[in-house]
Amino acid sequence: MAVAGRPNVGKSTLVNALCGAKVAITSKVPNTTRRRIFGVANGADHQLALVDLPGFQRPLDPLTERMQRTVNASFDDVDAVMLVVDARARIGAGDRFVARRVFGLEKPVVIALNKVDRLKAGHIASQMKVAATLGDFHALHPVSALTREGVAALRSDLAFLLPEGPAYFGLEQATDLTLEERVAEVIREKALRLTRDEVPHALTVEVEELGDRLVRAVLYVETESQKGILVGKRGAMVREIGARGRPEVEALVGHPVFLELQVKVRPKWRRDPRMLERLGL
Ligand SMILES: Nc1nc2c(ncn2[C@@H]2O[C@H](COP(=O)(O)OP(=O)(O)O)[C@@H](O)[C@H]2O)c(=O)[nH]1
Ligand SMILES: [Mg+2]
Repeated sequence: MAVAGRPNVGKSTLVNALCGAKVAITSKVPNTTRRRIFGVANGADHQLALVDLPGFQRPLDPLTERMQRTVNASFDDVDAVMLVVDARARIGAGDRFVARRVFGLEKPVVIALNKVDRLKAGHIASQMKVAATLGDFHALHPVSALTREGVAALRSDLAFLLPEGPAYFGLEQATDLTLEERVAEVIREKALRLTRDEVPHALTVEVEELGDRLVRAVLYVETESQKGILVGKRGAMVREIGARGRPEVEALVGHPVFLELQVKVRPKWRRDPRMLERLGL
């Protein structure tokens, strides 16, 4: 099951809500999701494997080009697609662009009209009417990934579309990411939420050591000035990232850790194929 939609409509948040676990990081920054991530939702008699994808976009550099290639390839081997649209925004050209691709696959499509929390019933109804014109859908669900409103109904509809078959993932497994990758993503999320402008896009995180007591990660950016922002005054920013990240990192590894963060400059990593390979892109 692939998850499609414009950047920022809440795809990753919805995948987390459907899986009941945080498998994908989220932020207000478009293109937060860089690689394909499987979120796994296990039901009594089914397993829903959701592929959270980077949003559709015009490739700008080797990073976004690889992201786009992943998106295209991922659509080939899915049974159905969940198309996410944002109820708080105007449903427009960007959504129609994605919808054309999605409906062109000739696989069942479930539309999730996300972010209906705190919206008036009349507004939701008119947005549902517009969303319904996107294509010949199997089902249309108003949901809120944030409050989980409508998520259970959506999940059962998605499960209904699954073919009979063996489970691909272990029943305990929530995602296909390794523990190192999940830890790196948590740290990246905290950094994204504390910075703006070009810093989020220039940032990547690698976990270099994952021990019983010590977790050591490097935050890579592309320029000295970005490094300065991430380090902050006398290290205040990187300390704050660590303070916000540590509880989640500890929850992931299952015990208390010392989280050591370093900030390094690696010029043009977004254009370096070896670096992109290492990041699983
Ligand atoms: N109010 C509201 N905000 C949401 C909801 N789902 C996601 N968001 C917010 O929308 C932004 C983008 O979410 P994200 O999942 O990263 O979007 P993606 O780019 O489609 O993966 C984040 O700031 C989320 O907190 C929702 O149901 N209601
Ligand atoms: Mg995302």
